[in-house]
Amino acid sequence: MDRRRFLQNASLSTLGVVATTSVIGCNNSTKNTAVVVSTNTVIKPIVIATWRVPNATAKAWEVLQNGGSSLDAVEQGCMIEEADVKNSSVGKGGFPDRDGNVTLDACIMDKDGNYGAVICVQNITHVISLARKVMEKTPHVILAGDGAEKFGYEQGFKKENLLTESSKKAWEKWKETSQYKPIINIENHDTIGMLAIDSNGDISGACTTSGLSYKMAGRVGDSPIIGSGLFIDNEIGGATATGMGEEVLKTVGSFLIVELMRQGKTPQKACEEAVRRVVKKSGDRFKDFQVGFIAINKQGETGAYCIHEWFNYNVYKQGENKNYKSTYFNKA
Ligand code: SD4
Repeated sequence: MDRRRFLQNASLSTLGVVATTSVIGCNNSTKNTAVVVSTNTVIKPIVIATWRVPNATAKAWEVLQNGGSSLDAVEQGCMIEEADVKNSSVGKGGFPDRDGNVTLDACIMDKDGNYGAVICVQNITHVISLARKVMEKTPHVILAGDGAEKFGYEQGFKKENLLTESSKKAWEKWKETSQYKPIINIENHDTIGMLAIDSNGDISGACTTSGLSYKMAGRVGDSPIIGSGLFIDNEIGGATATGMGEEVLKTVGSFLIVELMRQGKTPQKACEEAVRRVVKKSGDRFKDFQVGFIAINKQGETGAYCIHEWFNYNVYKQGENKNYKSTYFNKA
């Protein structure tokens, strides 16, 4: 609804909106009326991110407003959540695995289709920047565990203990039952996936997480895996995911969404189709897990959809930083 209102209100004079129209046809046989359609309405710059992360989208917006690239914007936006010890699903302060180790996953993708990722990294807070270094400074696309950390220290990253007192306490409490049952929207729900379009119209994306709390040691989810947690095609758009990574991985959800947009679907319809695919493949199990997607297309239209109610996302566009509640599949 908010988006519709926005589109209705969008005007050529509004900062950041470029629109052109062109005549695509004439109906000579009737009234000789030109059919005019909007062919190139681009909303830019724009940032969209999973969950309620106004500080992160504000940072990304600031970068874009200063003429920065979408790549710089998504990196710096994600860094805000990585540094926030109150966010227990990302960066420092993230909940640990069942052995008490905080292990982080992240990936980043630029306008040229370049991609970098790190998985299972301990002791480095800004894994999104480390993923960018992998992309820009190595011949590889993914570095894991000790190798990723070693590379990080060589690049000047600081060694830090990521387990805060409060995450340690939560883990100790969890150990009393040791029951591994991620709860929909309650724990594990602040992984940040961010997509941005800069003033050149170029799209980049980033995703960073501590993964599912109390996961098995070595477990990796969708977030750092190209096509699953994140995918960008600068000709088409981008998508990113949150929720139960195992299920996103099985459907390569973000890639699927970009491909659906390539076939002409709006970001909203593409997210809906991807969620339906996850649900269908899972049989009845979807009742027990959450998956949410957000997407953006080259025109700066956005979409979001999830399985269960209460997934939300932030969009910063036209100088306004707003949180929206996603529509959802499971109305039962
Ligand atoms: C994972 N998708 O590791 C991540 C978790 C997540 O919000 O998104 N939490 O599976």
